[in-house]
Amino acid sequence: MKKILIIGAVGQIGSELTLALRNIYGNENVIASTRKTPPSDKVRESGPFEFFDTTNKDDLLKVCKKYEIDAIVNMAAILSAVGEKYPMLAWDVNMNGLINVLEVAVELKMKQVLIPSSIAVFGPGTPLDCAPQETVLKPTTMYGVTKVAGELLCDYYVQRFGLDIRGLRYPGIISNETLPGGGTTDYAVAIYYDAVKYGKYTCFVKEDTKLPMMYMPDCLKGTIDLMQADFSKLKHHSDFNLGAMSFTVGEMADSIKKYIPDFEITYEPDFRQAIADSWPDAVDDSAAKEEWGWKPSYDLDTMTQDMLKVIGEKHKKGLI
Ligand code: VAH
Repeated sequence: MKKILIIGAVGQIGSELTLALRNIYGNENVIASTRKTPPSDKVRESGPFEFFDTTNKDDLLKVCKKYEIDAIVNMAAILSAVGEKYPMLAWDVNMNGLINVLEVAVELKMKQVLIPSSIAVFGPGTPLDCAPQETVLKPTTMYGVTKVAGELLCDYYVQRFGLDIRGLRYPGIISNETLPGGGTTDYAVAIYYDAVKYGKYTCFVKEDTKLPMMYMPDCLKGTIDLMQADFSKLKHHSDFNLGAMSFTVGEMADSIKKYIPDFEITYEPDFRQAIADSWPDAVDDSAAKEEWGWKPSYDLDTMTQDMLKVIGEKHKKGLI
C-alpha cells in the first residue's frame, strides 16, 4: 500500500486512524476525506484532505485517480441510533457508499480495502453471553442490516474479483479525541466527559446493560495489525470478531468513583435500550487471535485512568 484514502476521516475512529496511518505511511500518503464536516486541526494540518460524498461514485473515482490511491479505508457510516431515525439514509450511505468503494477498488486494481463491521450484526438467535465468530446474524437495526449485507458483499468481492478486503466487527469504542456521533454505545464516552465536567451523568441505558467495549488505542492497534497482516493466511476477511473487555454501566461508574469519589449516576433508558439489549455481552475473537495475532492491552481501570487524565487536562484548559 502506497497511497491510502480514508473516507470518514472526521469521525470518532477515522480521525484518529488518519493520524496513526500518517505516522506509519507518511503524511502525504494518507489522504483524509469526508462529505462536508470540517476536519480537526490535527487532521487538516497534517496531510491532504478532500471533501466528497461516497454515494457519488464519479467523485470517489476522481479523488482516487488524482492521488493514485491503491488502498481505501471506508469509515463512513450512519450508526445504530441515527440509523433508526433515518433508515433509508443509513442504507444509502452504508450500502451505496460501500458498493462504490468496492467497484472503484476493482476498477483501479487496488491492493487493499478495509471495511469496518460491528457487533451490531448480532441480534436475536445469537448467543448473547458470548457471540461466536460463526453464528446467527439477525440484527434488529438498519445499521446492523447494512453491516451484515456489507460483510456478505465484501466476501463476494473477495471470491468473485479477488479483491483484498479486510474488516472487523468493532465493539463500542471509547476515546477522548473526537466525540462519537449517533451510536448506541456513545454513553460509554459521555459518562467520562460528564463525570469530569459536572460530577454526574444521566445514562440512556440501564445500570446492568453489559456490552463489549474497547479503548481507542486498542482499536487503532487492531485495525492496523489487520491491515498489515498476510492476506494469504486469513481464513476470514470482512467479519472478524474483535474483543477487548465487557462491562456494565454500573461497573463503569464504580471505576470512575475510584478517581472521582463523589461521582453520581442516574438512569433514564430510551429507545437505545432495546438496541443495546439485542447485542451480546461479549464476543469470541479467537479467529482474530489465531489468524493475525490480535491482543488487546487495556482493561476498564487502565482505560478509566487514562480517559479521566486526558479529559481532565482538556477541561482545565477550557477546551471542553
Ligand atoms: C454504535 N458505536 O453504537 C456504534 C457501534 C458497537 C456499536 O457500531 O452504533
